[in-house]
Amino acid sequence: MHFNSLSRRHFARIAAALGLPTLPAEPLRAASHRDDRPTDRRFPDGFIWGTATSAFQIEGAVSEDGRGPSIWDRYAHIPGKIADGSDADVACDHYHRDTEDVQLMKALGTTAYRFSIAWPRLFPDGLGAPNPKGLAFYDRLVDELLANGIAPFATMYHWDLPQALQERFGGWRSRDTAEVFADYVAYAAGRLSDRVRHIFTVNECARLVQLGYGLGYDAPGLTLPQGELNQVRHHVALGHGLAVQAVRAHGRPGTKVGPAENIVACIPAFDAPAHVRAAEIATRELNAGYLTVMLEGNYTDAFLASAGADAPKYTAEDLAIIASPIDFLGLNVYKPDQYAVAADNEAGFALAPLPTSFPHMYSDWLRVAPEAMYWSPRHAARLWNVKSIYITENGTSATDEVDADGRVWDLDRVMYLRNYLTQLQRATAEGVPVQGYFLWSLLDNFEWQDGFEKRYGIHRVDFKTQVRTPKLSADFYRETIRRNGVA
Ligand code: IFM
Repeated sequence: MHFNSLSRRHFARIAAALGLPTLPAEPLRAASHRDDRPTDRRFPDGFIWGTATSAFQIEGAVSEDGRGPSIWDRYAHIPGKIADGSDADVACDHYHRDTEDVQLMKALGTTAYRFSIAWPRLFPDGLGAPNPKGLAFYDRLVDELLANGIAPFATMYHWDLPQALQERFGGWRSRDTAEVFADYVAYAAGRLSDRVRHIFTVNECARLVQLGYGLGYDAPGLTLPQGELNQVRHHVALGHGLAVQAVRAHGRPGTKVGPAENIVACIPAFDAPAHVRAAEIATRELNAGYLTVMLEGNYTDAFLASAGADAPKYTAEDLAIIASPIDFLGLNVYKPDQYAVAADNEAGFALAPLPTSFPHMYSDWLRVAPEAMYWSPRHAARLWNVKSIYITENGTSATDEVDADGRVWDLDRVMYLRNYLTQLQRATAEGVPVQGYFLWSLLDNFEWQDGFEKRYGIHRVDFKTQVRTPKLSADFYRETIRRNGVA
């Protein structure tokens, strides 16, 4: 028997004995008295509220309408790679349920949706002739979003590299992949930017390089030596820059473009000027391979010195491409990566070791420190004079037990979101230019090597029936959006 149905029944018996109210089976609505309560926790007018997903994690339909295989299709089918032995052949079946999923967004009151385009749907072999049926899916999705008052924000690369490019070029080991990436982006921007006015280039360069090519946990599952890994890192950054240029050259004038990066979040041990400065310096150095080079046009001296003979090979022209001007910075913020303290050393900072007792959410890696949501955009704005920031992902996994009525009381997710959003509101109230927030994720979905065991959605997906059910966190998010302030 499920723990939660047991505890719920137990609670119901005690509640009845004490004359207490029991849990409602229906989604909670905000009590009206809250509406009048003064609050200083409002976000700026016009703040954009959205949800985020990625193609491979939700679409399914992997062989339909001419889609080619991606490295993740191949990888997920290698026995032992995915924790629960699953694959994403069907996932959330979003390819066939997109209109239903847009209605979920509408019911939340979101005004934007961040999705990714599957490169192998548009170019089954990664290059060459485009596949019109693949584009047609995104055409339909974009039109459906707009018809429901939801602005589409499209990510061009969320890790589903066409398998053909892995075989032909060795994936991002070759700069050829960066160049054909730009061709694909040029095509997608040319066809969609009359309606898609915001484009993200690459999602989480840092993770795709480190886990895919360094640690071998993600597709393509390689464990390259440091020198080769640094070259991959450089090609991915170059791919970002070439993609920015492709959007400028082929998108409608005014199309906005930027990266969506999982910034290495460096937090001051506590809020004292010397530690804050140390955390800023640490942010610049620990993000040297992506954000710093994208925004400064140079690898830092410390990055190059520590890489030594393993430093990437590059030209001055490469650096200029990587640093092509962007319109906004997308930051994926989940956890604190490092705590910085002031230090009297050449670097200007030291990193405090994280105690093993530091709290985390259901996923072990997801250490919980809401202030990451305050410091990350603030550091970015101050270090690089960034004028427009979107939080492109934030959310958490949870056990998500289902009660006897089919409801999920994901109070841990609500706790996490409430605290992170409170810190985001603090940042906006201080003038940090964050213009929108995309919650990860709209739906439970295929969580890469964790398969379906780690759920991140604010809507539960029953993967047998494909029924979607709002969790308590969906109610929380709807209320937060309604009041434009943390609920
Ligand atoms: O599911 C992933 C997403 O694809 C990239 N950012 C982190 C999420 C949670 O692990």
